[in-house]
Amino acid sequence: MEGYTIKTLTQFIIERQAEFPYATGEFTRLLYHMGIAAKVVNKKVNKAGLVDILGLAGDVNVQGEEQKKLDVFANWRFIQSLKSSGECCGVASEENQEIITFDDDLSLDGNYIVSMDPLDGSSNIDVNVSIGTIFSIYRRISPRGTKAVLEDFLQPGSKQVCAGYIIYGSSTMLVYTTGHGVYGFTLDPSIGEFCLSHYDIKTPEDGPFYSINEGNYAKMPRGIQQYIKYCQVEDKSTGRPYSARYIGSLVSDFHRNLLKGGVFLYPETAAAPNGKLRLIYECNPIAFLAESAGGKASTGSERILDIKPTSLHQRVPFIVGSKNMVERVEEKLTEYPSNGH
Ligand code: AHM
Ligand code: MG
Repeated sequence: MEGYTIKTLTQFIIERQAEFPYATGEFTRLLYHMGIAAKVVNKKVNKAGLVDILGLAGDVNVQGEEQKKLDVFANWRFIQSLKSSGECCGVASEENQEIITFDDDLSLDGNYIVSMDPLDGSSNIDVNVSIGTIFSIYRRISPRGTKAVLEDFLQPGSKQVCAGYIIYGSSTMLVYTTGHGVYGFTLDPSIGEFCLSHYDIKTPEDGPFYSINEGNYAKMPRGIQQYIKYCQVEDKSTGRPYSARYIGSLVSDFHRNLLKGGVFLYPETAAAPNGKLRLIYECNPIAFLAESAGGKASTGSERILDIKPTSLHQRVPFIVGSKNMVERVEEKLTEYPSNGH
């Protein structure tokens, strides 16, 4: 195509540096290092079927789930990359009970902390279904030059300076926002670079998909049950019945709905009174992306990004996606108050 130029992630973030008041390139370096780790993890994910990296690593993570080997690798790879960026003073990960602080002089002076789920949807690894890395970046609140502290990680999602995910799918993509638009980069394996492919993503206000684990139906709040029934009713004016689409891999389910329009729900259930997904490194980054694309994210009664976290691995009910669809779920929850399941 005449005039067509490839723009790599690195070129793009350098150009966008000006969005940051007093930008010094620190944040650019941090995101660049996330991109490097993503490429290495992508290689491993691609090779997973070929080498003995599948299967359990033996450890049990802080959620009481067995860790797969690739989870362990991805966790280590992202942590190392963030450490070597010199811009990050600490990391919180789904795979680690406590925060990790970097104590070398360069990192102590770093202005940012990162919370992440290094490989989400890991139960899908051995069946060749898309999985993802989710990340969230904040400015620290503790003084530079000192060790990062838990409070740095317990900031509400509205304070995020950047959030994104990498989806390891039929192609690998990195999608991120700094609150000024959502941008998607597809990894071109021939040059080993993430190249701008989705400029300023806007999610439709309504969509054709609802995504929920309906196996939990009997244990869901009444409002959610009513919403599912609503999705299934025929009404040509609203495009219903909606199609059910549920992969069981948050990044993949969200990515599809972001581009095509839809709503993803992981509500509280009788067995999991706060839902399953974790506020800090799953819900907040996805909520920031959703809002930056014109969508919404809610617990059903509260904006996700307004929640002040009280603990690192806190879970919250999560409803995210097209604005009108999330609002309709909220209406159903108000109309049919919970009966205590
Ligand atoms: P994980 O962090 O252990 O991989 O679990 C999170 C995943 C999400 O990707 C997905 O949305 C959800 O768990 C699916 O849960 P369920 O199998 O209960 O439907
Ligand atoms: Mg996860």
